[in-house]
Amino acid sequence: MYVQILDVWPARDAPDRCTTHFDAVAQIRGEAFFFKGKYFWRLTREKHLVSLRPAQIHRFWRGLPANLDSVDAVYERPGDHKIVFFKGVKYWVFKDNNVEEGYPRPISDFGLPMEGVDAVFVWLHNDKTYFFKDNRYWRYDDHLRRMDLGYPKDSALWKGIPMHLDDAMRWSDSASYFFKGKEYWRVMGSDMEVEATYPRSIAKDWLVCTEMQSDSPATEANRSDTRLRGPHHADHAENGFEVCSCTSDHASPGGTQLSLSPFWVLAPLWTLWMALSAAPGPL
Ligand SMILES: [Ca+2]
Repeated sequence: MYVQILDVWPARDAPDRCTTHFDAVAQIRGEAFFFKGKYFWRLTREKHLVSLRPAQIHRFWRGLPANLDSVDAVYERPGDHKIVFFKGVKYWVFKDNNVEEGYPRPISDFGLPMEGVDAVFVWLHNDKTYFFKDNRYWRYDDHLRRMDLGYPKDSALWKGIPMHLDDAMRWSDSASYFFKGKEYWRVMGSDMEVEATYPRSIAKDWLVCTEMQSDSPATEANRSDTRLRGPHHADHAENGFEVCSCTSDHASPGGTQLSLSPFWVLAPLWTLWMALSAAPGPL
């Protein structure tokens, strides 16, 4: 019990999802993952935030170095649906939550220069994998496992998308999303030009934030207007206690249901344990 309490307690270095920019963003198994430092937030297919508190990357994906302090880019590989993590000049391939043998390997396997990558996503339009670094991009064929000829190209060919991206991902609306700083841009279908109404706020549109919002536990406890929805089933074995396997099959239309996560169940126990620890002994 003691270990479980420590696991659900929010770490002091956990970033504020409402004010941070993200190291990487990826669509994995149809869900959205926002990575920052050692943590990530997860949104369901219906774009509902699973937990206000971030989960730890190395607890969810087993096999990454324990001292890995951030990731550069992540994507789900078309074809075999394995998950690929990039950090610096290395990459790791995961089958579900476990790293494959033989990793990390150098990103030169992809035909990329040993400079690292800013962003990677799979374009639904052609099922090709796009890598971005600074003001260049590459197109990779994951089915043939080789870089297409004629790359890199100037990222300005994607009209309206900024250079030095944080990351990009495709989404279930057939659009591609590009993230940088606190903003994101949407490109529909096979277009290579952002829509006119972008950029928009990542925090507001994806991370369930308002302008006055804080991430403090007190604020979360008092909030009643969260958009967290659906039955939340704690799945300790899967994710190290932070993320529940939410579905929105029975989502409340008003979106006023506050999740009963393991944190809120165990936080009083933690408080009790602290009080007992601090109290003088019976003698
Ligand atoms: Ca990045």
